[in-house]
Amino acid sequence: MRYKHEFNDAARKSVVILISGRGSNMQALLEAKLPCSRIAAVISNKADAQGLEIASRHGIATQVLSHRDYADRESFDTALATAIDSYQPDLVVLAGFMRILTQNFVAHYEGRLINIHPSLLPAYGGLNTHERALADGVKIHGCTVHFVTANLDHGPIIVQAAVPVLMDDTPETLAARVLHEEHRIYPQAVRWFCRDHLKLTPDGKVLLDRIEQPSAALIVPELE
Ligand code: NHR
Ligand code: GAR
Repeated sequence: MRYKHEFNDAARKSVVILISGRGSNMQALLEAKLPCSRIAAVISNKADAQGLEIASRHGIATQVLSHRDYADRESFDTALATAIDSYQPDLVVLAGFMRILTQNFVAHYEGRLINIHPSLLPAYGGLNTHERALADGVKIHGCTVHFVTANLDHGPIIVQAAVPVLMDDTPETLAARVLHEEHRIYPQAVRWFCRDHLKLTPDGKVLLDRIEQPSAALIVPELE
C-alpha cells in the first residue's frame, strides 16, 4: 500500500539550487527534508559563498562557476545551463543568487525556475529592498516566491508572506523578520511543485491545484 505522499527515489523530483552567498534559504530547503524532492546539486557563482560548506556538510554535490571567467552574460549563462542540465533537474531554485539571467537561459527553464525575493512584489524589485521599504515608511513588507521570467522580479507570483514594519526597525532587523518568513514559504513552494500541485500555465498564470486558499481577512489592524 503506497500512501499519497510517499515517494520512492524514482518519483522524487530532482532539484538544483543556485546560490551566491550565505545560503540560509538553501539550508532551510535542505533541513525541510522534503520527501518529494532530492537536491541533486548546489551551484554558486562565488567561490567563497558560505552556503557551499553547508551543502557539503549535507553531502550534496557542489560546483562553483565564476561569472568572472566568462566574457559576457550570454557565455556565463550557457556554461551555467550546461552545468545545471548535467543533473537533469525538474526544478531550478534561485536562493540568494545574485546574477541577472539572460532571456535564453530563462526561456530554457520556463515553468521550472523559481526565485525568492525579499519584498512583496511588484513593490521593491531589485536590490536593497529593506532600506527602500523603510525609507518609504510602508507598514507592511515581506517576501515573494515567483517563477522567473525575463522581466526581472516580475515573474508570476506563487506565494508571499507579509510582516509588520516596526517604528524602530533598521534594515537589519527588518531583513531578519522577513528572512524568517522566507525560510517558511520557500520549502512550501518547493513542496507544492514537487507534489505536482504547482504549475505555470502556457499563458503565464500560476496554477495552485488542490491547495487550500484563505478566504477571511489576513491582516486586521488593531483599532481603538
Ligand atoms: N533573472 C531574470 N531574468 N529574472 C529574474 O526575475 C531574476 C533573474 C536573476 C536573479 C533574483 C533577483 C532578486 O530576487 C533574480 C531574479 C540580482 C539582481 C542584480 O541586480 C537583481 C535581482 C535579483 C538578483 N544583480 C547584479 C547583476 O548585474 C549583480 C549584483 C551583485 O552581484 O551583487 O547581475 O532580487
Ligand atoms: C535572501 O533574503 C533572499 O531573499 C535575497 O538575498 C538573501 C539571501 O540570503 N535574495 C536576493 O536579494 C536576490 N537578489 P541567503 O543566501 O541566506 O538565502
